Amino acid sequence: MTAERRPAGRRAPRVLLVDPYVAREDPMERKFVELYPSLGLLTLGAYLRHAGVEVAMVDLTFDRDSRAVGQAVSRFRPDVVGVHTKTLTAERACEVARAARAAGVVAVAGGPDAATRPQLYLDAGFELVVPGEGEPTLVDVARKASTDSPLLGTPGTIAKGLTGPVRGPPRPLLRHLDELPLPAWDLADMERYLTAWERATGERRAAVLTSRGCPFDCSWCSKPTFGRSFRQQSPERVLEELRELKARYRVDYVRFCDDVFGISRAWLERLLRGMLDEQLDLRFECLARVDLLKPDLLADMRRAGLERVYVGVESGSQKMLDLMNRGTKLRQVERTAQALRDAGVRQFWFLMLGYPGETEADLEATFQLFRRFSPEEYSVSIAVPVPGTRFHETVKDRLRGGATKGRGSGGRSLLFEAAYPETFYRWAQTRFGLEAALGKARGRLSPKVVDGIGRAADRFHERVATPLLTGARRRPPRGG
Ligand code: B12
Ligand code: SF4
Repeated sequence: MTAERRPAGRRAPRVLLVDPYVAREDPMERKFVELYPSLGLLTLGAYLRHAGVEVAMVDLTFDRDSRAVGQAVSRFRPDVVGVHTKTLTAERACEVARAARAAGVVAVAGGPDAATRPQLYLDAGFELVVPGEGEPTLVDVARKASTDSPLLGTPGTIAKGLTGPVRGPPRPLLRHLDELPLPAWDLADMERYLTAWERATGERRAAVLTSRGCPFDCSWCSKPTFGRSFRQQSPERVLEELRELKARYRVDYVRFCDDVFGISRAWLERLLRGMLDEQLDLRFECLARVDLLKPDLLADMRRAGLERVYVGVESGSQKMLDLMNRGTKLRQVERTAQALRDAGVRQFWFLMLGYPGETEADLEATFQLFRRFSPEEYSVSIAVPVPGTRFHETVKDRLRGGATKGRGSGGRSLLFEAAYPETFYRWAQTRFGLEAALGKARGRLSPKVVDGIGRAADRFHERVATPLLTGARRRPPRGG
């Protein structure tokens, strides 16, 4: 944490930002989660400073508990403790609020989970929830808190009123993202993150965000903060951030964290040209949609340093893609998977099982697609009905215990009554795992052996696993 004592008589408001995410408590951490300091908090920190607010941050990512928060509160004596929330960290966030309240400090929650379930946070002791973009609202709240002005009704906030939640008027979204200062990287222990990356991969990796929001409308996607709005920084502003990361932290690999990277082709072309012209010599990865990744564009991205693309393939069945309102076509998936392979770009596929309406045949189509393209990396999750999504609406009368933990399940548990029992989906996940292992074994083992194991696994799936796991308890799949 970075903080200094408040000089007597000084009236600048003070905000302590807290990321309550503790990596060792994340069930997904060892397998998939890559660690970067929260870009939301670093941007809030930079914006607050710019507005004359003093800022410190406690990031619990590498900690075991939240003791550091109490210590920071007594040292820094903030007017506001601002906590970032995710479903996974709800309990710890509420613990921080209780500690803040006990110390007489205003606790404010922001981030995706508080935006979706504000009442939970208000009941737990947060004075305010900021359900959307946080920058101007937190400046406003910090100024009011430092002068003991009333907080109720502050634009962009929700408070606990006497008879129910009180919403302040909505605050318009920032219009020009270029006006945001560079993230306040110094608030986090960047060196610790970078060294961890360097040890694991040989690269100093950092996260960069070039846009806010996503204009698409997949029915299971939770977008509580920015909704369907979409704003981008200019390519020039992104280049400035990349240059700074290189110069200050010797970063050589960047993860673009946008919901969807490169939604505008013209924008992406300008950025790639800039990266090449400036010889930034960075490698990068991003999350993209199969309908946007055109093969000719991919060649330019590769030249500019693209190493890996995360693609939401989700299903090998067009019917399922349509039910999910994905807006993608199977032929686009196939074309992109082939183009990525031809370009030598690693592909990480996201696949989803159990979405309402999915039959064994749909699931088999997904498996066959996976077998055909054998992506280097993948994640197969059981569909998670995140509160606030249309998917959650669809299944809300058949949620099972644990559903409120949402994404905390890591997509390994069935959180609603789906077409088949959880064991069937668990087996399907195992089957993908086996297929991936076989894919990797190709080239090392004789093709005859690999194909033999594959056929044996298929037989086991058809004759043993499927009848056993779906048979007696099978019921007609429920529609989406
Ligand atoms: C990039 C990203 C990642 C990156 C993290 C990069 C980073 N460190 O910043 C990686 C891949 C590492 C990651 C990991 C995880 N992620 Co993630 N991730 C995202 C993604 C795509 C963008 C986040 C982002 O940077 N947004 C941009 C910043 C500017 O916005 P922001 O963080 O929301 O902050 C703004 C507001 O929310 C608000 N705000 C935020 N905090 C606070 C606090 C206060 C006090 C105030 C006033 C305001 C405020 O103001 C900020 C600025 O306007 C989002 C989807 C999305 N679009 O939000 C998912 C998302 C946030 N991730 C999600 C999840 C579940 C995870 C994991 C838990 C996955 C897992 N383990 O299973 C981990 C947790 C890791 C962690 N450290 O917390 C979920 C959270 C859902 C939920 N309800 O909890 C999301 C919403 C995806 C989804 N649709 O399901 N993630
Ligand atoms: S899943 Fe991706 S493309 Fe679909 S709405 Fe969400 S962010 Fe946008």
